[in-house]
Amino acid sequence: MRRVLTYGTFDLLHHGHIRLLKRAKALGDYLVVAVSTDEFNAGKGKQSYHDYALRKEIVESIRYVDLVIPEESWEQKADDVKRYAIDVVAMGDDWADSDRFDYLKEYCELVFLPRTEGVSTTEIKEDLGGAG
Ligand code: C2G
Repeated sequence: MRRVLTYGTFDLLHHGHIRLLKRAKALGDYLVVAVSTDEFNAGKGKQSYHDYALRKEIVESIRYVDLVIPEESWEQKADDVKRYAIDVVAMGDDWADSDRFDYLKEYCELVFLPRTEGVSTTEIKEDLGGAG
């Protein structure tokens, strides 16, 4: 049993999110998704359209996802890896040039997954901005 963990806000779900989760699940047998809480996002200056409870409900209902946990801080990753017996942490490759998560290699594998080009929650919001 290989257990995979990934992180994200997953607001206004789109196919980029779904493909990321499908790729993450394909790295193992059990996928844990840490969904950013509203408080954690506020600390980053980000505000989601759907609150944490709704984003959790939505992500939980995806067939690739086995468990949703809250992402409440930058520092929790090593604890999450130990607590959920994680073998692989998968991040979107927007982080691939950063050494920010290198310390995790002490506890598990670290994999960067390709992002889907041409779609993001921000773009969708901008595209719809003038609609209606
Ligand atoms: N994603 C993707 N393709 C897109 C948009 C998003 O593969 N076109 C991926 C992101 O790389 C991330 C996950 O979907 O792994 C969730 O996206 P966000 O909610 O935007 O994640 P974020 O709040 O930025 O969380 O890589 C880590 C994330 O970037 C951190």
